[in-house]
Amino acid sequence: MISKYITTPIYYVNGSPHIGHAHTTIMGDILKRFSLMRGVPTYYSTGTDEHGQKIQQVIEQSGLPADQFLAAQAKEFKDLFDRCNVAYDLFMRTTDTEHMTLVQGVLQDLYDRGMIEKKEYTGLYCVGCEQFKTTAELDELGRCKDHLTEPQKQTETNYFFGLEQHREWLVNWLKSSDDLIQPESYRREILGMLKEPLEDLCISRPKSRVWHGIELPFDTNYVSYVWFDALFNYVSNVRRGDAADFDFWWSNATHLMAKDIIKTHIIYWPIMLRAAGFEPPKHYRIHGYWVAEGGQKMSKSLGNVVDPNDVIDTFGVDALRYYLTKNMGGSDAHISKGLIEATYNTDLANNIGNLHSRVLKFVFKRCDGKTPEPAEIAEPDRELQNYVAKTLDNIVNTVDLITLPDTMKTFLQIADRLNTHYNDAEPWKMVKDESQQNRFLSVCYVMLDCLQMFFRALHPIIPEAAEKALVSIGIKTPSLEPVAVSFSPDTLEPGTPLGTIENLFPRID
Ligand code: ME8
Repeated sequence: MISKYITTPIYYVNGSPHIGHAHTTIMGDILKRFSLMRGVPTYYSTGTDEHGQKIQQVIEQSGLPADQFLAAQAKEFKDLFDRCNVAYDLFMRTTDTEHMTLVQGVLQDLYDRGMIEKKEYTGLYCVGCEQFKTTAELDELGRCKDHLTEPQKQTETNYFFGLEQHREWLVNWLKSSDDLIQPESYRREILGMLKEPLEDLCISRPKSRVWHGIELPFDTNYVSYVWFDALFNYVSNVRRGDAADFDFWWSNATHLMAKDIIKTHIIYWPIMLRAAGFEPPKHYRIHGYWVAEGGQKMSKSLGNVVDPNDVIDTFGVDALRYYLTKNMGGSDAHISKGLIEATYNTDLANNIGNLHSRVLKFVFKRCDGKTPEPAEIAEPDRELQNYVAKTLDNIVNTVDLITLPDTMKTFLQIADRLNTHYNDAEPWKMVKDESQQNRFLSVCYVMLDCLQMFFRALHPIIPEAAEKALVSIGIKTPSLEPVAVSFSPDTLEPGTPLGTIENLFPRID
C-alpha cells in the first residue's frame, strides 16, 4: 500500500515564530491535504527544536526554569500553526521523552559498534547555525554568511562520527534519482561540496559549556550535538507507535525545508541514517527565502518584518495561505502587508470571491434556492465542465512544493474562464426569454457544478473560504481522510438545496 510521510524542519525556539516558519508548515499542510485527495494515507509532522547552545542562552536570559520557558515557546509555535489551520498529525518537541530515548539508543548503538571516537578538535563555531564552519563557508570578513557574525574559535575534546567513509555511497545515492531533490540546482550544489573529503562530525558538547541537551549515554559529561538530536526527530516521530508503522511511513518520506539547512539534511542526515541502519529519505523539496518588499532582509530594526499573526488578524488565514502558496517556489520571494493586501483584493476579492457571490446569488434567486435540473447540457457548457474537471484532476495528481505558484496560476485561469463564460452567456437575459429556458438551466447548473469542483480542489489551499463556498452550493466539506477524489461533470444532484451565501473575501480598502 502506498503511503506518504511529510516533515517540516523543527524550529528553534529562541524567538517567536515568523513568516518563514509559518510558510513551510502551511506548505506541508497543503501537500498533505492534496495527498489525502489522491487517496494516499499521509502522516505529517512539524514541531520545535529545543536543545543546544543557542536555546540555552535564551533560557538563561529569561531567568525561567528551562521546562517552563520551553513549554511557553513551543506553545507559541503550536498556537500559530493551529491558527493557520494546519492539520499536522504530530507536533513534536525534541524534549519529548520518546524522542530523547531514541536519540540515546542510536548514540549508544553507534558507540558500541566503534563508529564514535573521542579526540581533541579546534574549529570555528557559529552559535547561530550551531555548526563548525570551514573557512570556505565564511564571507570575506571571516563572518558566517547567514548570521553575519564571526564564529568563535574553540578547542575541545569531543566525540566524533566519521563521514568520509560514506562519501562515495552518498554521491552515488544522490545521483540515483532525478526526483530525489527539487529544485535540481540544490543537488548540484551538494555534489559540488562532496568533491572534497568530509571532515568528521563533532556529535557532542561538553556539559561545562552546553548543559542543555540530551546526555550521551556512554559519557555523562557530555550532551549530544543539537543537530544529531534534531535530525532524528524524523525517525522518532514515526516510531512512537509500533514498528510496523515506522516502515510504512518511512518508506516514502519527504523532507520540506528552505535552502538554509540543506547541508545538514542532504550530507549529514543520510549518512547518519545509513550508519544507524535506516534507509535514506525518498524526497527533498526545498523552497527559497521570504525577503521584505524590495529584496531587503527582514529585520526588526528596519521595521519590515511580516508577522504571520498580524497578517491573519488583518486579512484572515486564507489570505496568508494564498499569498504564500502563490508566490514562493524554489527561489526567494518578496513579502509585505501591502503586497498581501494587493493580492487579496485582486485575486481573492475581485476574482474568486466575486465570481462565487454573483453566480450563487443569481442562481439562488432565479432557481428557487435549489440546484436546477437542466433538460440537457448545451455543448459550450459541457466543454467548460470537461475543461474544469480535466484541469483540476491534473492539479491534484501533479501538485508539488516547487511548482505551487504555477498551480495557483492555473486556478486563476479557471476562475477567469468561468467568469468569461458566465459574462458571455448572460443568463440574466436568458431567464426573461421563454425560448431560452433550457439553455438558462444548463448555464446555471454548469456554473454551480464547475464551482463545486473548483472549490473542492482549492480546499487544501484556502480551507475556510472553500468550506463556505461548498456550504453555499449544498456540498459537504471534504474529509481529512485518504479518499481518492476525481473530478467529472454532473456530480451535482439537481434539487439540492443551496445554503447560506457568505461573502468569501470582503474587499479591503
Ligand atoms: O534550522 N523564508 O531551525 P530554524 C522561508 N532547528 N522559510 C524560512 C525563513 C525565511 N525567511 N526563515 C526560516 C533550524 N524559514 C533547525 C532545523 S530540522 C531537523 C532542524 C523556515 O528555526 C525554513 O523551513 O532556523 C527553514 O529551513 C527553517 O524555517 C529554519 O528554521
